[in-house]
Order: sequence, then structure tokens, then C-alpha cells
Amino acid sequence: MKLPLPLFYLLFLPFLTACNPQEITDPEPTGPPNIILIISDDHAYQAISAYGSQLIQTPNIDKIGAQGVRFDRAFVTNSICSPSRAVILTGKHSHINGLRDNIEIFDSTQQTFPKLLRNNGYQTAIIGKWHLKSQPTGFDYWRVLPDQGHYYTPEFRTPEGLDTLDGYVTDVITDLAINWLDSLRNDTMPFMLMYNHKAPHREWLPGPDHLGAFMDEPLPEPATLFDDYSGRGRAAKEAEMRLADHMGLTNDNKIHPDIVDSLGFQEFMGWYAPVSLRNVNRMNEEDRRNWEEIYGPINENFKNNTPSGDELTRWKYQRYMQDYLGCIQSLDDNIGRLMAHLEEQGLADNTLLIYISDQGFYLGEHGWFDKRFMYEESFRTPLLMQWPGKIQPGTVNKDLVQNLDIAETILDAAGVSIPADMQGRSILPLFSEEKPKWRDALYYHYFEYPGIHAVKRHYGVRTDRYKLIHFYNDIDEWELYDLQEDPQEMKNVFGEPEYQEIKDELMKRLRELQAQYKDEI
Ligand code: SGN
Ligand code: CA
Repeated sequence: MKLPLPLFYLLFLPFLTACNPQEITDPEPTGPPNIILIISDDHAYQAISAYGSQLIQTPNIDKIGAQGVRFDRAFVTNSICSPSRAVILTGKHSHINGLRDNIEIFDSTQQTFPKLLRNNGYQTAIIGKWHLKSQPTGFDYWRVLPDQGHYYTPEFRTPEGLDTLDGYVTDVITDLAINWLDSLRNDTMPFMLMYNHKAPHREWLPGPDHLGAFMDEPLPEPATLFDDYSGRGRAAKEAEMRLADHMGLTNDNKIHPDIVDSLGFQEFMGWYAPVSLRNVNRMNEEDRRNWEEIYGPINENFKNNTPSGDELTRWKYQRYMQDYLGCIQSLDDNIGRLMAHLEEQGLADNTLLIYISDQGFYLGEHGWFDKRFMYEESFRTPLLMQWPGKIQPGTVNKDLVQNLDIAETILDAAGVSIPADMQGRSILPLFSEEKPKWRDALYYHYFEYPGIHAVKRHYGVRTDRYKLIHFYNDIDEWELYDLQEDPQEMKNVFGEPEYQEIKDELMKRLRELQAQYKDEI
């Protein structure tokens, strides 16, 4: 009989280690590791100090990389929330797992890594953002936000119905996670916990501890804040995610609708009408008072010294960053709180801890907020991991890895075999002395169009140096970027004769990847 690996560990490892005198004195943890997967929402690598952020210090997230590995070339397959989460759960591209955009419903009868872990002796839990509409499956315990959830007084979907809790969502999710670790799980089994945050998703509402943070000094602007897209095609020009034109003064920048109206501003009415200050209205009295103390003067200033033109864009950028970074500060604090708890409980040594965002985000680069494009800021995602004794502290990895690899990596760490129909690869062999031959190119495909932010459908390939993108549907345009010569992707060189050979190679590689991943275009 072939025992599942975790069961093998549990039954025989005590005997094996007892036979080896060296191991008796060795305090190294034995048995399958615990796994904690932290997925944040829209956290740009540009807002993590381990990635050289000029905007914020994130000591706790940094610590994961310092104690383990920081991936500098981690990407997603489809830069949007629900699809990225479905890719992480299944290890399959969107066109295979069936969830291509935020509108479709996840088929939760399909194979996922939590189900495979559960069948192999793990206890599994998910707390926080889910965003897959259907009921979570494969979890012994679940408390998930309905849809996007709320920053204040958050509601949670549970097997028993909807629960509403007091407080700020990032604190509450952490409290629930710690409570599950301490009191609810079965501590005779290894566990896998998905600890998923809402922060720092739009409309960027910081918690009570960080409401006024980041307001003392102007924050540095990105070099491409006033990009006019002249070096690119229609897709960039027609996207509706510019701070100048599409960011809401009310919901996003937190100016009272009466002031916005009285000054004669027209809010952008895109796919959805802006929902004014909806989360502010969910604050308890004390939080609301503190909020008014900070945001009241911001409103007054805006009324009395109303900026216009480029100055308004600059003002919006500052407002945007103050709130976005405030959300991240609570995220980092709470991750630190969870990590300290793992240490105190003696769990840190035998836990693989992974930090990833569902995708990257624009922090004013190209004049944008939001994500979706295959351009670097949204295609890339932060990824850091620690696993004491298995991953050398301070490792920096530059291989092309993807959210597609997370399920396979977790199964590999747990000693559970990786199903052949998963499309990514375990990244653990990258830490072994004999590094395997790794992939030389990544495949990407974005589908949510027509839709909010009007980012056209596109697919593409990225190698170490180049990126080829095809925008299709109501457009047929190709873009090619030389990331070495043009890291900010300001100039499409698709039509340039000196790139002909590279273009042909990339075209061939793209078709090969589409065949490999079974994406029929
Ligand atoms: C909301 C946001 C959008 C965002 C989508 C998807 N608008 O609709 O800006 O792109 O979610 O985000 S909001 O004003 O309602 O917040 S995702 O992270 O779930 O993909
Ligand atoms: Ca997201």
C-alpha cells in the first residue's frame, strides 16, 4: 500500500529520526510543514521596502524575504482579482479553470490544492477575501468576505450564514486567523491556512491607526505620471484608469459629494457610477470622529484652494497614495502580529509562509491606477517566502515564476504529488544545489472587456528581455517592448525593422505557449 506522504511522515518519522543519533539532538522540525498563504489585494511591489520602495517601509513583509526568499520576477497570468485567485487555487490558466474575469462564478467542484491537501492529512482554512462567488470548498473552516467586502464593520460569509464584526477589516481578519490557530484547529494535524486580505483594494480606506499617516511630506511622483501614450497604441490611450480623468474625487479621494458638486466637478460615470464614501458610513462613532478630524481639513483645503489641470492630477496622486499606503501600513503591522504569534507558539520553524498579491497595481505610473494590463507594474506581483531550514535566508531569485506555480509549490512542500493536469511548476527545486532547467518565457491572457476600466482583451509572451502583446476583440494591434532599453515600456517597437528577427522568435514562442497551455485563440 502506498501511504500519502504526510501520513508516512506522521507514522514513520519518529522511528527514522530515533535511529540517527545526530537527529535526536537536532531540534529541526520533522513531519510535513504547516503552510500559510497570505494573499493581499492589489499590493504593488512598488509599495514594499524589500523591493526598494521610495514610498513606504514594510518591515514585516520585508522580513519574510530576509528570512527566506524574495522573487524579483514573479508575475500573474491574468492581472485581475477573481481570476488570479482561481489560478492560485487550481494551478491552471483562466481558460482551463473556467474563471476568466471578475463576473464569472468559480466552479468549486473542480480540483484545487486545498482539496488535495485535505485528502492527504491536512487541516485547511480560509479567512478573508475569497471573491469567487461560489461557496468555498476544500476547507475545514471558512470565514470569507462577501464579494469585495468592507473596510469597516466587515461582514463574513460562514457556513452558518452572514456574520458582521466590529472593527477594521485587516485587524479583524488577523484576529480570526489567530483565533483559528489557537483555539479552533486540530493541533495533531498539519495545517494550511489561507490568510487573505482585502487591503489595499480601492477605495483605499486606511485603518484607525494610520488615518493621518503619509500626510506630512509630499510623496515622490513616478516619472511617467504625465505619460501621453504617444509611444503606444489605442489600448493604453482608451483605458479608463487615469488619475486625471477617471479617479473619483468623492469615493476615491474622499471629498464630500456636496463640495464636489458645488465646485462644478463632473465625476466620471464609467461602467459603474462611483459609490460615494460608502465605507466611511460604516465606521463606529469613535472611528468616524477620528476620521473627520483628519479628512475634515482636507475637504476644507480642497474647497478653498481647488487645484486644476496638472495640479489637480498631482493633488489626486498625493491623496491616492496617502490612503493606499495607510492601508498597507496596517497590512504590514498585522502580518507582523501574525508572524510574532507563530514564533511565540513555536510554529514558525515548521511553517512555509508565502506572501503574494493577487496582482500588481499602478501607483500613478503612466498616469494610472488599477491593473489588468500586461505592462510590468500590473503583470508583476510581489512574492516572498520563508521556510526555515529549507530556504536559505536572504535569497533573491530572478527566475520567471508565476501565480500559476503556487499550488504546485505548496503540494510539493507538503509531499503531495502534483497532478499532471496542473499547468505550473513547483518552484522549490530552484533552491536545490542542482537547479533545474527553468522556463524561458511566460504566457499571459486578460479577458475582462468590455468592462470597468476599459482595458482591451490581450494576450502575450514575456521573456527575460522582451515582451510581445496582442490586443484583440474590437482592436487588432501588436506591441513589442525591449525591457532592457525601455524598462518603462514607453515605446512600442513592433514596427521597427531592427526588431524583425526578435519579433519572429517571440511570435513563434507565443504560439508554442498557446499550444502548451491549450489556449485556443
Ligand atoms: C471594483 C473597483 C475597480 C476594480 C474592480 C476589480 N471599483 O469594481 O476599480 O478594478 O473592483 O478589482 S470600486 O470603486 O468599486 O472599488 S479586483 O481587485 O477585485 O479585481
Ligand atoms: Ca485585486
